[in-house]
Amino acid sequence: MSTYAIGDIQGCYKEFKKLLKEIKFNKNKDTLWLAGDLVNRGPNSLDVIKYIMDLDSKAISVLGNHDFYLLASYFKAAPWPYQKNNFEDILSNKNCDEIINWLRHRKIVFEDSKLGYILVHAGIYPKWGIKEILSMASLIEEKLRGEECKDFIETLWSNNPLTWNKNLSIKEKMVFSTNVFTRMRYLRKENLSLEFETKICPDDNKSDSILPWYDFDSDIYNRYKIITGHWSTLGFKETKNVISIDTGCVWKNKLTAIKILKNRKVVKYDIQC
Ligand SMILES: [Mn+2]
Repeated sequence: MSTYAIGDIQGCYKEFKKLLKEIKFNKNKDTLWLAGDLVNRGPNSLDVIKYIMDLDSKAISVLGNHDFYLLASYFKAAPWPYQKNNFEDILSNKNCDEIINWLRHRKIVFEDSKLGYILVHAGIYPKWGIKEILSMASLIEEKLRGEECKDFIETLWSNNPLTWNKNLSIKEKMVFSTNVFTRMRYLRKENLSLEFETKICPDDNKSDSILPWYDFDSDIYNRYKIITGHWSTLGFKETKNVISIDTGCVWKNKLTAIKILKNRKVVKYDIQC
């Protein structure tokens, strides 16, 4: 009975299956955590999502920005540029409605308080406490499952607001939070605002005005170890409080899994893509 986490698969079904074989994943006993971006760019989004749907409660998947592109495409949500994607295999499948319905019931943030982990696609804002995180996540999850799903997704095509404050409207708070959970990489030092332009690895970053989100002081980063995907140029990185596991499978780099042990220790596995 082991728990594994896998980063951004992005439709790379062949590589996903190869990695499951490598870790000897037993779907009757083991649990799989998926850090989001199951679909898009790679060739077999449908096969990836069907396999994970079949795992049922043995898989816990949080939504990534590419999963949102799929929802936006399904609903033809404006002004998302949904035409440029690569998941036609899902949209043209006879079970598309069922797949989208399943996707709309995935989490944005998964907390395992017993093991002391948070699973989220991009990251957690340094100023938030666990109550704020879980209440924002459940508001977003509720919107995705409800009748206003399309309207809600249309509001998400926005970089604003860039900074958090308690006086934002609930709509603004949901846009900001979704951007934190699914798109964030860097924050500006001066006011902790989101900076979306820079995507390079922090080792190559020359700007003094920004830092990776996980480098800011935060109570929440001390309380939990946070597992994320999303940042392929960062690659595998483990600190005391963060494990980044998107190792660029879709860019022909690696697909990575970690086995979650007690005391916040992990074992890393990867395959060449
Ligand atoms: Mn992503």
